[in-house]
Amino acid sequence: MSCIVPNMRTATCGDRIMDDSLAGDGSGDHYFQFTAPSSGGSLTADTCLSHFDTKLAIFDTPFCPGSSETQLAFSDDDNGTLCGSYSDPSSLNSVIYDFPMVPSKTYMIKVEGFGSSDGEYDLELNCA
Ligand SMILES: [Ca+2]
Repeated sequence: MSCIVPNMRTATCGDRIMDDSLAGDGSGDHYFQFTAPSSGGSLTADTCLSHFDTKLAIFDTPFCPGSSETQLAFSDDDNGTLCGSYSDPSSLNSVIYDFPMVPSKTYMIKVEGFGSSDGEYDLELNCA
């Protein structure tokens, strides 16, 4: 299966990605193709330092937005649980904590704004 994923880049463990101009649900989403390390482990993805209300999701691959989506993990508002005082705006940013990775498997990570929210996001991908 092949399809076009808009605004897609690749990302890996340890990356911090800052970008902007995200529109809300269904448009302007940014996608990151992420391949797990050969040793597997777990991934914590967060947008704690973003300056607007974000949402974050991890999908299985193959992935086609709108037609073939299998969501494996999702976060909308962390509510200060893991972002703590780093969250800006407080409580509205997103954390997927300790997502278990299949070794060498490719996932798709999506960052978007809640509703019509947009702005500058700050995505961090930390593996353990
Ligand atoms: Ca949110």
